[in-house]
Amino acid sequence: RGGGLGEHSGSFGDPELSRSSLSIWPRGTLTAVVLGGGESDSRRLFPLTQYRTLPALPFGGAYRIIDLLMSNMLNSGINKIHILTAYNSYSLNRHLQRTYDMSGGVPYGGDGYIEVVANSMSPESHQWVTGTAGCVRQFMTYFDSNSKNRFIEDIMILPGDHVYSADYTPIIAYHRSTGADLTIVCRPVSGEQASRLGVVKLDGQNRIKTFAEKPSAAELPELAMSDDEMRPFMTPTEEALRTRRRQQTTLASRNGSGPMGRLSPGASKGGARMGGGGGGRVVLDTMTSVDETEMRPGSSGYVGSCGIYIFRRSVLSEALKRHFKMQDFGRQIIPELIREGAKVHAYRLPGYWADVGGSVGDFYSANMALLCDPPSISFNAPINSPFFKFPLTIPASQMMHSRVSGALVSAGCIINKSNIRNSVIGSRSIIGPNVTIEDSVVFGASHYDHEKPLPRPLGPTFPPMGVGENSIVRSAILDLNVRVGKNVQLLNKEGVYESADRGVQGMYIRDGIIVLSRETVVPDGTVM
Ligand code: ADQ
Repeated sequence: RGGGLGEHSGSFGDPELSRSSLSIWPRGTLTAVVLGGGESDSRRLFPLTQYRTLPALPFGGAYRIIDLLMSNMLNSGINKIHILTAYNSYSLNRHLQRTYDMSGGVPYGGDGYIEVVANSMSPESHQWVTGTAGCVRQFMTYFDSNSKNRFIEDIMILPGDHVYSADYTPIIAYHRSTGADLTIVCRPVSGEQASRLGVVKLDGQNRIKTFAEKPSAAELPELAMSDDEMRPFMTPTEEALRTRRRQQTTLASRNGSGPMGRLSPGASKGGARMGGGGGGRVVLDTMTSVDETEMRPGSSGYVGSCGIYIFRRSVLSEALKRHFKMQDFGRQIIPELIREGAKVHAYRLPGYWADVGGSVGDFYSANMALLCDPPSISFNAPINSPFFKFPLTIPASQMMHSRVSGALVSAGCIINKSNIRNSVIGSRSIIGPNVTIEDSVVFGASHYDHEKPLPRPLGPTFPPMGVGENSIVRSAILDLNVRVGKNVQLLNKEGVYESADRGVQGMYIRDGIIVLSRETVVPDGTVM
């Protein structure tokens, strides 16, 4: 208990802790509510979410998705954290309990805590599964009834299925300085991306005049913003880039060539929503990189919501009571508040951001984006704003006679006489000899074979954990504890886009990516 945080807990009493100044806002007057995963995300990311909710998915070799969010919050000085869970939450609860100090108190500045709040029925809410607003309504009942929460002025709502690294203090400071009832974190997006998000229209002071959730093609033109309207929302670097790209595209269309950029398998088939992988990103400066499609001239005149909200507490509480039948923020509560005249502002989130809750392709692309140069997210953060993770007590990885390039390799792996390229390799992965893994995400293992009794003897139909001799794996996601035998080829030779049951139980193809669900056994000699 408290292991992961305990490792760093000394820094929580350190006034230099945050990436930014904690004095911008009085610590303890804002609480964060993380949407820990509903049923729809889990359906979209099947089979990866068969046994766990999306925020509990391994990410970047050493983390769970929730760790990025937890790190953002803790490093921004947010010390009152609630995680609302609704679906398949066992693994998430277990990870939080083993990684963060759930007893609260000293590590969180004395008055802080982390609490997991399960969706539940109550006298005010007789529904079991609810939408984003519905689950916050249930939470408010619990929250308002506790006197320790009386100093909370604002409630920050954060989806648990996003990957990005951000300092929230300037957002909180902006929200308070504008006196907004609600601040929505937003980004400039292309038309294609806009149709998958909440889209806003702004006035010249970044106040939101219109909000439309996942607008149809017919609704989009109404929401487009001209260059002049967009200007207050763009950084100077972005504006310069937009102008440059416009000139390049004009030239390219004159010469008959299209915009450049290699996309990852997921993205190329429409799987990726944002972020993208491979070479599609443009580097603006050392701190800011964005998806190239985001900046493509002619397609970037929209502002999309990241689904991150800071509500003035009283506004949220009253809106949820007043509109007691409304279950969703994007479709119902937010448009209604704007119609009622509430002061709703947009805050521009800089840097990389990806919602991985749309498809397996989104999740895959976000992993691939970590392998770009520079990476979408650099985990080499300053020591006083670390990325928290479960503290593993396993040794450094052994790589013998192997070629490893463009890869993230976690601890405790044994890679023998093998070739790993452009891949994320999770802890305790046993690979080799003579294995090739390319463009893939390998979650690794929760234990080594020798640590637990095997359910049956090892052999050609029940190989050891990891990837066995002479096997090739390309564009695949291998969930935890999979067993890939000898002479296996996982290549999707027929170029299938979507399929279940590829001759092996637990083997799927989603968005053109081979997915082996947890504990899948691939016998020796399997070719796909
Ligand atoms: P979506 O991501 O499509 O759009 P949705 O999937 O409904 O919204 O929910 C957002 C998050 O809340 C997800 O992580 C989901 O799992 C979680 N969630 C839903 N119901 C829950 C429940 N009962 N308990 C716990 N968690 C729950 C939203 C916004 C858009 C915005 C995009 C940005 O509606 O306006 O543009 O996010 O990605």
